[in-house]
Amino acid sequence: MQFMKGKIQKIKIISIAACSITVFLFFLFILILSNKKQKQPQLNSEKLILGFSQIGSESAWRTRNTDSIFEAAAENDIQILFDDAQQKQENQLKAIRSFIVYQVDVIAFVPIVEDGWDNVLQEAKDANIPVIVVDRKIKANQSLYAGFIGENGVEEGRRAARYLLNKCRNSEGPVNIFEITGTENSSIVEERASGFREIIGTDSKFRIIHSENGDFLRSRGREIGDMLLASNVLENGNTTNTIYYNKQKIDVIFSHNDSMTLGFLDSMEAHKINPKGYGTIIISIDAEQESIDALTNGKLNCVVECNPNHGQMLMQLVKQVAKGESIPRITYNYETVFTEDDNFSKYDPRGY
Ligand code: GYE
Repeated sequence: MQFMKGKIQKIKIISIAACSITVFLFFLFILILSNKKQKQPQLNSEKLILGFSQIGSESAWRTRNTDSIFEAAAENDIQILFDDAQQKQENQLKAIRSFIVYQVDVIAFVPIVEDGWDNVLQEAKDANIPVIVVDRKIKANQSLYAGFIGENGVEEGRRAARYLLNKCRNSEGPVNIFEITGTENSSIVEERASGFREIIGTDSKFRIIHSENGDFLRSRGREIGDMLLASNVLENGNTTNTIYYNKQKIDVIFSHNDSMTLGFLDSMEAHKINPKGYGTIIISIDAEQESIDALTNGKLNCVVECNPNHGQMLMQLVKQVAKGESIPRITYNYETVFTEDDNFSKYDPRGY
């Protein structure tokens, strides 16, 4: 009898515990739900709503790009529904579909890669939501989007090569180039690579001996540097003054963005190699402040600007397409080149 009483007691305690846990979980769920509802930006449907899908925050350049869009939206009283795709295309597709469900007025996105956008753009078109492509280009039917705003990557590649042709005008050659590229299948890598090859192709002394993908990341730039410089340390610990790849002397490092270049410089520093006056010519693209500082400190030879400030121009285009007006197929940003021959005192702060 005593035994049964004990058993019933135990069952009572367990069921009370189970009930309270269920009640607790229920309230927790309500709390999360209400919090989630609160997170959805309370957008005022009177004002223009822009759905913006950004690829991530892989570089100082990218962060500035995002900031310039938020700043310009605030100045133009445009509300933003923002998504950071963490470098994944499937996240961008999901975000654009959520913008369609949300019935935003305009969609703008930075396509991490060139292909795979036709279906979702067709869905936006079917929902009568105009789309603007930002920063990188896509291979899709042009009727599926209103236009593009960003940089002319081909011209950036040409500028890097024109600097090199001038720098090596008196050298017999061969001039061996080691290229560090960014995200595979992205339009910007293909454009910079083709513009660069177009110009160096005018002189046979220039040879690209290898291209290594650094995914636009500083950490990858460092790894590539470590891979190359590891073979530079002689038995007695001294380092030679020349970098080799597969026993071929490297005369030029052409890096597709500053983050990878700065990662490479990190590696040189770690290998106690002072890039100043080092035999290898280093050319980079983006012109973030830390890279310009490296240039003025003699660690780099040339930095081609890629202007991340798309915000103001994008908001003007957003307003136009929201009114049903057409916009130019392509709108390019203004860009320049910084080299070791400049008067550095004339440089303004880069802001990124
Ligand atoms: O050069 C790099 C970023 O798409 C132009 O992406 C942009 C590039 C830029 O990761 O820093």
